Amino acid sequence: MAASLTEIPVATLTGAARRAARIRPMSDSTAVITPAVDALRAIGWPFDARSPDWSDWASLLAAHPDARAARVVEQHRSGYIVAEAPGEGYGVESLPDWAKPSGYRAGRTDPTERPGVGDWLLVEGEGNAAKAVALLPRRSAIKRAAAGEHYKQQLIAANIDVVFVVSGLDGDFNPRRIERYLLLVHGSSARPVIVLTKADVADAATVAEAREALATVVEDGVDILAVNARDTASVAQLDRWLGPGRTAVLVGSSGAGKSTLTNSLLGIERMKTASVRENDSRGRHTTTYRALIPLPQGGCLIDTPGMRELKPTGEEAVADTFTDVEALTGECRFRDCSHEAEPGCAVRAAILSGELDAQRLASYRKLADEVAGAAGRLATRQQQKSESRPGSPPSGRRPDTRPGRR
Ligand SMILES: Nc1nc2c(ncn2[C@@H]2O[C@H](COP(=O)(O)OP(=O)(O)OP(=O)(O)O)[C@@H](O)[C@H]2O)c(=O)[nH]1
Ligand SMILES: [Mg+2]
Ligand SMILES: [Zn+2]
Repeated sequence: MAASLTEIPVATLTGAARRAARIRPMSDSTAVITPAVDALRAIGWPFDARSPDWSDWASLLAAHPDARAARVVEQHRSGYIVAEAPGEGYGVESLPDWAKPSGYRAGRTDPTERPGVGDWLLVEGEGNAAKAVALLPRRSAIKRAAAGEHYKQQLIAANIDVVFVVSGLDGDFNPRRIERYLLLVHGSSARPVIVLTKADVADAATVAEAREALATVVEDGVDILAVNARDTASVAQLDRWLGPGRTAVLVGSSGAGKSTLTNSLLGIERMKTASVRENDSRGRHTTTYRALIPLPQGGCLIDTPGMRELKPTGEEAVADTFTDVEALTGECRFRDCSHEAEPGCAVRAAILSGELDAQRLASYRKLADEVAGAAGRLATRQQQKSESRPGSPPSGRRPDTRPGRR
């Protein structure tokens, strides 16, 4: 049974927040506990008391009457830090399944079914006794396939509204890599925005060339911003995606300026940054963990470590992000045209006429192959998982963190 509107905010309260709470009756006789919801909202709580689309969350809250909601703000090897208000992070004991080695073997939780930064958990108990009892369903998630021999997915961030794809206008700039990011964002239910950093050190021609190179890569309606990430006034261009209740994640290679952007948006040097190598603009993998940071703009920002490799999970729809190539494919004389030597090939004609960039076609093919390969490995894993049976007894694990550390 779903909780009523009156029950819901109560269940999200604890400790000081519960004591500070005031019940404010509303005209239709529902009640909202203002301060606590405000605190949760400052860390991205997406609902107000009348949101129509949260019945799955409400029923989980009703199933755990002693629990309250908290958001995963940091993820370390040793465990999770959650928060119920800005600046009030504490460690929680994981559900036993989340602490087990990841994989698809008997009884193990899929790596992307355990919490990541941005997820909302239900938590019971205070201080050292605080433990997670449930993961609230995700509204969106961005994932990739993890590096390594075996197929594994990795959650990059959960419950996000916007993905800022960050790229430096230096040696880091690579439209093919941005294309790859856009493919992963497409499946996430979040909106992509491309942020080109280091505009202050690039000349006007470089900025114009980058925009032109991206014109064929991005779908209509995707914004492309050029910023000086070190400059507060310049990064204010991102504010329109960072209002109250919103969560954005920064993705991009090391040295692109993700943490520099974070600090400028925040107004303080919260994240460590480091200069890039001069010869090839590569970063030094300065950020080593994902962190969700409430911003003065009202929304939240997730800073992430630079990604070396961006492999598709197999769930992406290449056709949806390569609509230009797909449209041409539909005009080829043969339905199964390989665009190699067949007569009446619209794709080759478009390349000859300059309408389609040969590199764009090459990326399309490469990504389509990769997605198909990953989809095959994913299907095999899921098959193996469904054939195996649940195994070993649970064992809890607690991260080594002091309450109220952040
Ligand atoms: N001039 C200028 N320098 C920038 C800009 N953005 C980033 N930088 C510099 O680029 C270097 C790398 O920036 P970081 O913010 O550490 O990069 P990152 O993306 O967080 O890198 P990782 O944490 O390693 O993934 C730092 O020296 C920044 O000062 C910019 O817009 N203009
Ligand atoms: Mg960083
Ligand atoms: Zn063709």
